[in-house]
Amino acid sequence: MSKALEGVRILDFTHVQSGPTCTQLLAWFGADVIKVERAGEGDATRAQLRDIPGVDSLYFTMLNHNKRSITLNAKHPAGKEVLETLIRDCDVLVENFAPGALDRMGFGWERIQELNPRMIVASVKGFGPGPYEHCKVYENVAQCTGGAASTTGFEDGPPVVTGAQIGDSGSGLHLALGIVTALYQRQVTGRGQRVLTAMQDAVLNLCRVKLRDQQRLERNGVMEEYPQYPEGTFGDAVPRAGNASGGGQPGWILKCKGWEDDPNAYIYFITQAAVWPAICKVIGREEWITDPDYATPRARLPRLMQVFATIEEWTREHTKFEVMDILNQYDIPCGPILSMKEIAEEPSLRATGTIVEVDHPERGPYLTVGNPIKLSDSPTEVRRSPLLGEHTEEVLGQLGYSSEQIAALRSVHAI
Ligand code: CAO
Repeated sequence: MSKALEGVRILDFTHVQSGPTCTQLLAWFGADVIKVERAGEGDATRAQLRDIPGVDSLYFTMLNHNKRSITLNAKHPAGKEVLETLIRDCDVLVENFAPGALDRMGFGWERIQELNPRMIVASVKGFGPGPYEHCKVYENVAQCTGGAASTTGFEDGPPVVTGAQIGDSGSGLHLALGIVTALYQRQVTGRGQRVLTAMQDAVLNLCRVKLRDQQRLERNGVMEEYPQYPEGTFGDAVPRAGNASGGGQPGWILKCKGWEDDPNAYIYFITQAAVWPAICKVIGREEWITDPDYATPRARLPRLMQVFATIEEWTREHTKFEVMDILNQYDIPCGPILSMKEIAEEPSLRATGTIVEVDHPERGPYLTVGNPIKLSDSPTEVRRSPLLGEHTEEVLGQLGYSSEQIAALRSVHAI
């Protein structure tokens, strides 16, 4: 076996971002992912945010590597027959249609079970069962309903969504784990099962620490590591915490040399308790090592913002990379704010395959994010995304359709 999921065949009914993220990961691990799209249009993202007229967008290409594409009209009787053949042949069906769309197509869970009792049916939906289960959902709706937006941003500003696609790509990651787990259980039970990831649940899972804080707030009325402490006031819900650390080691974003002109000349600085003496020495405040107002984490809590302001007087004298180099000599945790340009050009990320250059027949070379999960026995080779319907003949041929049958399906617009 050269790839971890070799031999697993995925019927990929996903579109936009959440579902495609999941099936791309499975393809990178070696599954045969057959993406089913409507003839003529395909996944809507092929045409969204295009940077080159008439060419599949980066939005699409960067979410659909290593897949095969077939066109199929799942609402045409002849197309439904092809779909039935595919369902019998595949191990997993992954979909992220609006709620009820698969049932309206005539392929609800019971029907799929009749066709293939071993099939795993994996879905992303916006919400789980409950009052909102019928709603269509996009990324930022999930960020807002999963607790991310109300806890992101600064106290005196509105809720803020994050650039990290925790609703879409976050749900795709959760779903991929569910699918692999269901495949593992099938080895024992011989049965398929349904796998559901609700985007609200996925975001909330990633906001777990904020539900922790909600309960701490309800018990104690304050949270001492939040910037609202000690002068500000706390309400009855977890407030936005600016750039405060979500953990037990206080941190903040500090200006570095050049911040006046460069929007990313900043560093995240963590005042980890274990290296407090080293921090004091580096910033020239050795007296803080023994000063009872600063010597312990508890003593520092009421004056954290003043501590960070003092550290910033030092960071402003150095570039973010100089600060990183100096602090790491003393094991002081920190992270420069890297722009996308800096990340794209970072040689070490190219060397590990985290940033990959891919060639595409219509757009030429482009950069993408490779597989962030590295398996030593199942290395990932990132192959370009398929053109719309590029593999229709190939896949139908493998399913036993003759070229005459394929031509007949094409003539009635079933594929
Ligand atoms: N053949 C025939 N019909 C097809 C087809 C095919 N190959 N592929 C899709 N369709 C049909 C569907 O059956 C559906 O038809 P009905 O409305 O008659 O049931 C129709 O195309 C539209 O599907 P949709 O409702 O899923 O698409 P939309 O663009 O209206 O909504 C989205 C998009 C993302 C809001 C919705 O799919 C959704 O809420 N998905 C679940 C949550 C999710 O994954 N959101 C994240 C998306 S990434 O930001």
